Order: sequence, then C-alpha cells, then structure tokens
Amino acid sequence: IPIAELPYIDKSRKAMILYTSGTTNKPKGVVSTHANLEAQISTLVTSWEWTNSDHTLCVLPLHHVHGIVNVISCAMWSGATCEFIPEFSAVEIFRLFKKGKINVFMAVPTIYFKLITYWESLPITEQELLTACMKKFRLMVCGSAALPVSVMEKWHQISGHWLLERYGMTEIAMAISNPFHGERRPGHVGLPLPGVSVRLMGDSEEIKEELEPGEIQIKGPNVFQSYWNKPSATQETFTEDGWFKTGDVAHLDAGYYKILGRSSVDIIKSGGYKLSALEIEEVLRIHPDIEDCGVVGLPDEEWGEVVAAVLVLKNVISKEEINTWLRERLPGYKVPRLYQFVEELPRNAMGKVTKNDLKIMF
Ligand code: MCA
Ligand code: AMP
Repeated sequence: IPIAELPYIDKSRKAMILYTSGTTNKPKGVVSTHANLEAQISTLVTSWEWTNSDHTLCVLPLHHVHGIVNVISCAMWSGATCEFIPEFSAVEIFRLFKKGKINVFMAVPTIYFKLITYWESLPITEQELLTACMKKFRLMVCGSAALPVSVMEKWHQISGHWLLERYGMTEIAMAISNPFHGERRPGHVGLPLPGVSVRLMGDSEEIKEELEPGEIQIKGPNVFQSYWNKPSATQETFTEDGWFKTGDVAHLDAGYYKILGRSSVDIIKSGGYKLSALEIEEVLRIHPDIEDCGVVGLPDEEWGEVVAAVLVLKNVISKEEINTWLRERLPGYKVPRLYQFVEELPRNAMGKVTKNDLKIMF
C-alpha cells in the first residue's frame, strides 16, 4: 500500500489535552505538544523494542496516557497492529489471547489482579492452554499504580512473564522503567528512560543520595507544555530551574528507583485512576443532608486503594441513598465504597481535617 505523505506540522503546536485530577478540586487539562508526544512515544518504542510485527490489545480507556500513548500511539508509530475491546472483560481478553496473535500487553495492576482471579477459576486444561499462549508473548507491561509483589509473582507463575513495571504521569508520560532486557526488580520502577532526566529533591531543596527519600522531579522533552488556561498552576508545578515536580516520593536503591508514596494524602489511586479526595468531598457537601465530610483512600489488594468517606450528617440518610445520589454526579470509580458516620470530623490545631485519623476509623 503506498504511504501518503503526512502534512507538515510545527512540533511546537499543541497536540493533545488529557484531564488529570490533582490536589485541586477540579481536574486540570494537561496540554502536550507534538514534540512532547514524539519524545514520549519514541523513548518507549526504542526501550521496549516495538516493531511492525507486534500485535497488541487495548483494554484501557483512551483518555489517559497509558491507553493513548503507551498502547495506541506506540503501536501506530511502529506500524504494529492494535485490537480493541469496548470494555474490560477477563473472558474476552483470554479469548483473544488464545487466538495466538497478540504478543504485547499492557494494563494496570487491578487488571492483572482480575485476570489472575479469573484464571484461577478455570479448569486445569484451560489454564494450561492459556499459560502456553501467554508464554509466547514478547512483552507484558504494568503501571499507573504500584504493582504488588504478590501480583507480579503470581502473574509469573501463570504466564511465565516477569511484568515490566514502569512509572509515569499524565504531565510527563513515562519517565522511569524497568529494563526490557535485564533485571525487572519487584517493587521497583526501574531506571530513567532515554532522554528523561530524574532527580530526587528534599524539602530543603537538597538533592538526595542513595536510599534517601525525595520528591521525583523530571526534566526532558517528554514534559508537558502547560495546564490548559491555568498559567499560575503551570508555574507552580515547576521549580525555578525548570524541573517538573511530580509530588511522588521515591528513593534510589542500588540503581533502581522505588516509589515510597505521595506528598499529598488528597490524591487517591484506585483501579489505576487518579482521583482527587477534594473533588469527591465537594460533591458530597452539596447533598442537603450532609453537613461535612472527609474522603480518604484505603489500601486494597485489588484496587490499589478504595475510596472511603467519613460523614457528618444533618439528617439521617442511608449509604445506599448517598451512593445512588452520587452516581448521578460522579463516574462509578469515584464513588466511595465505605462510609463512617461521625458527630464531628477530627481536626488539628489549624482546624484542618486530619486525614490519617479518618483512615484509622476504618
Ligand atoms: C469499579 N468498581 C470499583 C472501582 N471501579 N470498586 C472499587 N474501586 C474502584 N475504583 C466496581 C464497580 O462499582 C462495579 O461494582 C464493578 O467494580 C465493575 O465496575 P466497572 O466500571 O465495570 O469496572 P471495570 O470495567 O471492571 O473496571 C475496572 C478497570 C478500570 C478495568 C480496572 O478501572 C480501568 O480501566 N482502569 C484503568 C484506568 C487507567 O487506564 N488508568 C491509567 C491512568 P458494582 O457492580 O458492585 O457497582 S494513569 C496514567 O495514564 C499514567 C500516566 C500511568 O502511569 O499510566
Ligand atoms: P495520572 O496523573 O493519572 O497520570 O497518575 C500518575 C500517578 O500514578 C503518579 O503520579 C504515581 O503516583 C502513580 N503511578 C504511576 N505508575 C506507578 C507505579 N509503577 N508505581 C506507583 N505509582 C505509580
């Protein structure tokens, strides 16, 4: 098939906006240029050795980097094949795996957890067939949230693959990755990708040494241009010398980065989605029977974290009624799974709700 020439596009032009939740109550639009996308895609194509004979399956939403950049854009850049399923289904994923064409697969930890659970429910002959198909894959990647070591080990038992865990963010796409060749260290996100500079910064603006925790800061052509129509938020997220402040805390351990946590308790990662506790609280406070509330993320093996809410009520109302009301205003993955009702929220001397005390209540 003759390949038509593509139109000339100035690479400094804006190419894409993806919305991301953060420590503000409204999601921000992350604007990336064509040059940003080129850098984000080409570093992965090189590092993970994509070719036009690859065949992948997109099971992820397209309004996030994981689906749109890592899966689809890398496949298109390489001339590879990309299949889609309209919504997540373990049955459908394994049915397509069994056809024997797919050789590259990428997903969030929750999806690997769900695939393991489904695989375990199958008869042994079916399990063996699937294992044989998966062993022929070239690459299996996991990211968007911490991959529990238990999931990595179990997936190795059933597929023969050590998942390649990598670290990224909407504003920078992928920054740190375990190697394609070489040791994929459980519980670690790996080394900086080619073209990406990484440093760990302490509270007093000192660069951290081996095993000292610090905020991950990123520089490179992969880093986004601006938040849509938010010049001051854009400025605040960069240091004076131009490093992007991720808000994630890590340390360096024998050459590999390990994520230790986040600087904000108000960011929740559930099912690979990044959620703002403040955004959920703001919606809850509109409810006529809710006086006040505090939202937190609780550790969970399947979802990474689950959303939980502590409520002070004006009038008696059930959890079910609150959930029905919330589902008309928020997508399902933002709706709290657990509730506690209290007379008063715990606060510190400054009057700020102490989120760690809320977590203890569960
Ligand atoms: C859904 N359910 C949940 C959650 N989500 N329960 C607890 N916590 C949650 N977060 C419940 C629903 O209420 C429902 O239960 C049941 O699970 C099925 O819901 P459904 O919406 O059908 O869920 P699903 O289709 O099974 O979705 C699970 C999923 C999805 C496939 C893991 O969450 C997903 O696609 N996640 C990936 C998101 C992603 O791509 N993130 C990347 C962004 P009931 O029936 O009882 O109500 S991060 C990124 O791009 C950065 C750059 C990076 O590093 O990659
Ligand atoms: P998002 O803003 O949706 O792009 O989510 C990015 C966030 O996901 C990062 O700031 C991290 O907190 C988290 N994240 C991504 N990959 C990993 C990983 N491999 N391990 C732990 N956290 C991760």
